[in-house]
Amino acid sequence: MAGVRRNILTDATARDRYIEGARALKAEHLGPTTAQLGIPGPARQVSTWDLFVAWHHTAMNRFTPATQTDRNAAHRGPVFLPWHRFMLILLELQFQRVLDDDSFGLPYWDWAADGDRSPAQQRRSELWNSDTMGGEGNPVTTGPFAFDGAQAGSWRVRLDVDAQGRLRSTDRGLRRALGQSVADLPRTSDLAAALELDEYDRAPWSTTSEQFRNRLEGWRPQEKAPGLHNRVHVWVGGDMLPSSSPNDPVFYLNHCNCDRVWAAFQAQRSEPPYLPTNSAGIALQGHRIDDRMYALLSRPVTPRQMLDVEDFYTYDSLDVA
Ligand SMILES: [Cu+2]
Repeated sequence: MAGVRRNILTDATARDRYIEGARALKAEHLGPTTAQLGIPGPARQVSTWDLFVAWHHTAMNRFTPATQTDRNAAHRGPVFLPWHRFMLILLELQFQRVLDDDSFGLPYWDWAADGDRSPAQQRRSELWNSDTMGGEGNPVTTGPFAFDGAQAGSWRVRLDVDAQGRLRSTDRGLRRALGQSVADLPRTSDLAAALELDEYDRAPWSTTSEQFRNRLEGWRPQEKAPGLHNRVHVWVGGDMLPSSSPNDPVFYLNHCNCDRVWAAFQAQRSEPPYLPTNSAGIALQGHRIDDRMYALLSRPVTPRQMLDVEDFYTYDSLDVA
């Protein structure tokens, strides 16, 4: 049964199930050890939740072929949206398994609705209440992902990156600094402008492209950067900044909303559904429609396989702007 993805601020059941599932996946250790993932230090088992942290970090540090620009295997190029769609589907399947509910859908955070309010109100959004994501701090001390070192139930960050950007073992609380690096979230008018663009992506297929993917990722327009997706990461701050950003459960709420925006774009502009095609040069390897995307926890899929995913999930609303 396909899951339905709902707004976390208007659906208490989706909210509570997301929290319950996240905590269960964080507590589950079935997979490889840190040593098997190439992480230095004493070997220890990595939780299911943290495997996704490692996968995201690895993808972000993978550049193939070496000749291409700053595109990596999951960002700064066309594959940004289908790669994260693939990641969310795999995570959603894990939630369905631990919750024993194959109708579970990841919730989304409609951040532009908060972005239309004043900066002070944005920081007081219900999202940061103790019954939802909890607040900010170093570490976060309220809500379901709070840290209290002595408590067994504390949410612990176990993988993060060092000053050189390498994945390492750690044991600490989650960090957030709401509105510190940028004062405000994206607005619905920013989303509406992105949805008016004609094409999915365009040459040079990078952070300088002037079409939908790059606008939603948040590199353009330059005067508004960081925009949309990037701006949400920067606004939340703390653990949402580096390549280990899936440490914060807010990561998936942001990406689920980005995916919803893409679904809305797809619904209004169907042809061509994705660019570039297979005739693009080797420098676009990993980003062309039938290239295999970088996988770590499963067999790889292609962007084309991520274009029609209604068998996996639907959104309660595509009314995004
Ligand atoms: Cu990412």
